[in-house]
Amino acid sequence: MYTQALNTREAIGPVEDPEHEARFQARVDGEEKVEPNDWMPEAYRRLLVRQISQHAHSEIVGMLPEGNWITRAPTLRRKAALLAKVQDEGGHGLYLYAAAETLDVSREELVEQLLAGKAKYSSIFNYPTLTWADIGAVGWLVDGAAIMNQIPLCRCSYGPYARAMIRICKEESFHQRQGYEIILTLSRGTAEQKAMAQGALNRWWWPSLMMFGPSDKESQHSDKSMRWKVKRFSNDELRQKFVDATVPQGLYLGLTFPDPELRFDEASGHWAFGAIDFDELRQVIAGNGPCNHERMKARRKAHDDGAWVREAALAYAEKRRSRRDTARAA
Ligand code: FAQ
Repeated sequence: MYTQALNTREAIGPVEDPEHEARFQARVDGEEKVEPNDWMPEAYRRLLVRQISQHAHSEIVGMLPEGNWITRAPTLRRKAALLAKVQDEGGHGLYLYAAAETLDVSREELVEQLLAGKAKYSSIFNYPTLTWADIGAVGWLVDGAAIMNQIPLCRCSYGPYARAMIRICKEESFHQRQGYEIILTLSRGTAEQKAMAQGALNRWWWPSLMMFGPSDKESQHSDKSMRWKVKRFSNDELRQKFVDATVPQGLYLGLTFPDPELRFDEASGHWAFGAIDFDELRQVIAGNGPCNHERMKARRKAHDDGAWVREAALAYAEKRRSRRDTARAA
């Protein structure tokens, strides 16, 4: 929807220019949205393409761990909800690729980078979903963490990204609730079901905290991103907000968190938590997580299997265009 009548980078003018940059920063500081045909620093454009495309890839790869359970959902109601959720994630990927395309990069190029193993996607989707309770944990914790990170992105300075995030966040909040409801049901079930919920929390807690990225000290892009109001909160700030919101939800369920250092700190009013294993995060991002290989293999197969659909859609569009041209000429 955004890809028609956009200026190319050449048409917009010089990419580095102190005068333009000062005016651009003033607009951003004044909370004006930046739109696709506006002048923008090249580094701002690159930062957005990097983040939006990684985000889009995450949504698409993120369909796999849950898609794995569609045929094994315990009831028809659960199956219908999970099917809708996984479909929503695919839709989120498409809105985000469309937003990235407004920045003079094509979706084909971005998908190619993912399939070639050159593009990042969220570390969290390289962990396996071992039991049905993991589907609850993904909704409660992974979508919960995603929302915490994405609500501020609805106010991001770049218009198309901010607008895509508004719709995405509405759907993610439904996803979080369906996940929490699965965990709630299991926690109130038999001893075996409660143990399954506890096992899922044990497995997904630390990887969910890693979703927020490296610590603020290690984060490479935060300074620029905050200055340009793409990010509104730092990685550590959002991680703390997530812990503060989620720990009471887990305690309400009668579950325990796999962190002996977790305690409420009266002085700060926040939940203090133990050290995150950032080496594990680095390893997963580098391609050495438990499921990286499997995820990329599944994506490549899906892309190859879908080639005929893309070809058919293009042939149909071409046929419609030529019929329309013939009718106009008559
Ligand atoms: N995994 O300097 P920073 C979802 C990379 S959607 C992998 O701090 P930044 C919905 C980072 O890209 C989940 N890589 O970077 C769903 C950078 O690498 P680069 C995705 C990570 O951008 C639910 C380097 O480390 N959400 O879950 C990770 O300022 C259920 C240095 O990091 C988004 O993408 C990581 N966890 O902050 C779907 C939200 N963390 O590019 C299905 C938008 C960091 O230099 C089922 N993105 N890296 O090679 C963001 O908010 C930011 O990009 C951060 C990272 C916060 C992720």
